Amino acid sequence: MQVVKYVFQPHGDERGQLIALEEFVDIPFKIKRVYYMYDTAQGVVRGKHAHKCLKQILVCIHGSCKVLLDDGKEKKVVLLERPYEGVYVANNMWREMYDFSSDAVLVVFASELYDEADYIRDYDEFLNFIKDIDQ
Ligand code: T46
Repeated sequence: MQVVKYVFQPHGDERGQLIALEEFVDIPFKIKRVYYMYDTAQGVVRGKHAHKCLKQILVCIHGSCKVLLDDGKEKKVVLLERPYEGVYVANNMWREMYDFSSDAVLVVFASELYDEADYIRDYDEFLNFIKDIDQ
């Protein structure tokens, strides 16, 4: 499994840093939704699901967290700890976010609007779903 990490180019000057993210330039899809999570309680594991269609880029703009990516065959863990780094989470990919620092702010750029029907929340169902696609 290939993990696609993005390193965004800051527009830095003596005042500090600024990062601009544009759809189809920095983010490889049309951005239909942006959401973020913060004040995440210690020890919490978020996610634990896959998406049938949704593609996303996760950026921990403050603090740090880990993202587990699982394509059903292989698992990889990505540490997000820089505001200029992002990780691409494709559809048909199980994801879990954990080890949030108390100051973590995780921003997500999403290719689709919120749709509960796009979620696969059961791991066995996920494995069956991707098995059907592979055939
Ligand atoms: C994902 C990972 C990375 C909404 O009403 N609209 C939204 O756009 C989202 C994302 C969530 N919600 C509601 C649904 C739940 O009542 O917010 C609540 C928490 O959502 P959820 O438990 O799905 O959050 P996570 O952190 O487990 O997962 C989220 C995204 O839902 C998911 O698509 O890939 O972050």
